[in-house]
Amino acid sequence: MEQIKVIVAGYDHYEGVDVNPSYQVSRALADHGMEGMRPVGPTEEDPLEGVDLAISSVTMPVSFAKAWPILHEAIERVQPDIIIATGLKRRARGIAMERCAVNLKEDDADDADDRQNSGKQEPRGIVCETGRQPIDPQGPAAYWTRLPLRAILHDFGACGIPATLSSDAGTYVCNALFYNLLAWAAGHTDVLAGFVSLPLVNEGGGQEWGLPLNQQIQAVREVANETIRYYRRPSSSPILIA
Ligand code: PCA
Repeated sequence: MEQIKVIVAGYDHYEGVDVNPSYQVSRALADHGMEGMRPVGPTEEDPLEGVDLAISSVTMPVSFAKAWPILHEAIERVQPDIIIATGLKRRARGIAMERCAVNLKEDDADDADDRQNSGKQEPRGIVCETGRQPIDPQGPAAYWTRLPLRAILHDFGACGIPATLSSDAGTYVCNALFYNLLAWAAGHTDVLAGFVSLPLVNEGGGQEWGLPLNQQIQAVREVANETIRYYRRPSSSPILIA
């Protein structure tokens, strides 16, 4: 049996949000694996056939300084083939598949560390337009993901999961983590890595935006499934960047 190791990463407490879906989704995949998956991909072939699949979750703080070192430590320990990082994008209406991470961060954005140091309770995550600086002054302007985005969006369509492509993971902790992850992946071309932005959890109550948690879990299972398919049979069709 071919062993495939997947890391699904998410964040713990995010100021001003009751349920961070990225935490719940990463835990659900590690605890229940691909439970309930039916093949919906471009062929009838089940990408999980003959695979000994191990999914681990990693929980990161919403901290510029700590999120990447924690994920990096897990990567060194687990030696995964696939890394799917997730985070909450409050303004997203559905799942947003991130194509690229940009070399920019807010230099005055409060994160969990600032709040711990100052005792401040203000919700953050909305950042001002000024005061941006590069994440890596020597690094390229952006890195592209190698997740098979077109195939993933096809599966979302088949499952009725509302989703878009995004070229903007923001300039807060998620984008910085994604940039560091893709910089690492650029030197490890045998590993596929990407970022999925999740909307707020909305179980059908009054709130206008968001998706039920179960649908978000299903979406990240589809991402894993299609990425495993691509990992096992890299295709030259234009499925990487839609
Ligand atoms: N979203 C934040 C950081 C943690 C999270 O879930 C962001 O968009 O950067």
